[in-house]
Formats: sequence, structure tokens, C-alpha cells
Amino acid sequence: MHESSVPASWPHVALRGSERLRRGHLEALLDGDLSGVTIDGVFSVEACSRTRASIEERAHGTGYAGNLGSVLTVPSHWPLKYEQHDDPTAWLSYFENVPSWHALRKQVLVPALGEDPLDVFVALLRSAWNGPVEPARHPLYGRELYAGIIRSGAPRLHFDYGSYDLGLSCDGQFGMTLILNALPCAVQRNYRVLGAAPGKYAPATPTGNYDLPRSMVAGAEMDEIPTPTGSLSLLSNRYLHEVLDCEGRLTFAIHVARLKDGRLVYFS
Ligand SMILES: O=C(O)CCC(=O)C(=O)O
Ligand SMILES: [Fe+2]
Repeated sequence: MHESSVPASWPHVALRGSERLRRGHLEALLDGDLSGVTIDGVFSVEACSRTRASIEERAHGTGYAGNLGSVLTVPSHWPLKYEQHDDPTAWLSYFENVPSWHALRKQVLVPALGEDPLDVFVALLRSAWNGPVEPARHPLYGRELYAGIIRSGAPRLHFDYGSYDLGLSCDGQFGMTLILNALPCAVQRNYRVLGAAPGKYAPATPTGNYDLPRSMVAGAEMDEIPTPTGSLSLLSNRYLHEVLDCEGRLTFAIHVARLKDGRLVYFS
């Protein structure tokens, strides 16, 4: 077994063929020693293209900030925090809806992909981590968060971190993104600059941690990760990152945080 690392000062690892995701990869992502880990051909291009058709038939097409859009009515925690300002009534209605969003995701994705990509992600995590991997619970309400967002477009410069976004007691995070459609020119770009660390937070902007000023990454070490259709990208996403724009991009994604007690928890 060998791994091909891209020659960069902040490397990512591309796993091919039978190379397995291991706990060491996840720890390196959580600690920021790796920018990313990619796995090719997790789903076939044909299955992804069936999935795209199934999503496009049903998509409501609501979006944020131009080209970043969640499709269908399955949400992330992001609008609850940055648009509803953590309104308790909005959170309670969110929690009530979580089971129906899981059902909707399965209804749209399973016929086309043959299985629920969330199950595939969790199985991969469990076999690599060899420890508890669970849905995240909101630290204030103790209720399960939804995981498994379907998105279109290319997010602008931002970071993701459960402790900053949700108050989770975590000490590392990565994103897992299945690429359902992308042209070869689409890449994830990760800058070795933490968006949030103890005592160091992103500047207050109208969009919180999103669409941040480029001055934050000027001169920073950087890694570029290709995102071909059917591949899975694990990205160390506490760091400032963006996706370079390309036509028709469609993804399925979750966040994975390491709680201070060593559990991995996932949410969107
Ligand atoms: O590839 C994408 O669309 C988004 C990646 C990302 O923002 C993340 O993993 O947090
Ligand atoms: Fe992100």
C-alpha cells in the first residue's frame, strides 16, 4: 500500500484503489497536519449523474450569497445561527423537522445511488476511527442535529467549526464532501490559517464566518484539492477555505467534529 502525497508544504493525501482510510488520517485532519484526504470513485459517475437528475427534479433551489445554495429543504445549522440569530423557537421547529429531512434525503438519493451516502460516510468513519461516531447534539438543547446537506455552487472564503458555530465542546473538525457533479476545473482551496482558535476569532461580518475578507489569507500557505465527480473529499475545515468556481457543481456534505472526550460527532 502506498499513498501519493501532492508536493506542497501543507499536504493532502489521495487514497486510491484499495487504500483504506485510517485513524491516523482523521487525526492528521483534526490536528491540521493534513489539509485534506481524498478518496476516488466512492460512487460511479453514472450513479452521480442519476442522483443529479433526481435532485434537480425536486430542488427548491434556495441559495445564499450568490452561488452557494442548499437545495431541497434540508438545512444546515448555518441559517439558524446567522439568519435566525439562535432564536429558540426556530431551533425547536428545526429539531422537530430532523426526522423528515432524513426521510427526504433517503427518498431522493437512495434510488439513484443505491445507498444513503450518510450511511456510507458513517461506516467509513466508524471503521477508521475505531471509537464512537455519533450524530451531534445541540449543546444547549441536547437534541440531534441534522446531517447530510445537498448543496450547489462553490462556497466563498469561510471556515467551519462546531465550537464557534454551535458551542460544541470540540478540539478539531473536518468536512466530508461527496462530489455529485463537477467540472475538472473545480478545486477546494485550503489556507493554513485558522478561522477560529481560543482567543482568536474571525472578524464580525454580516455573514459570520462566511465570505471573509481576502486579507485574512494574504501570503498564507495553501493547498489545492481536486474534486472529481464521484470522489469524497475530507477537508480540514477549521482553516479558511473556498471552492474555486465552476459550472454546475453539486455536493453532499457533513461536518465531523472531535469532542474533547474523543467521540466523533457529525452534523450539517
Ligand atoms: O467542496 C465544497 O463544496 C465545500 C467544502 C467545504 O466547505 C468544507 O468541507 O467545509
Ligand atoms: Fe466549509
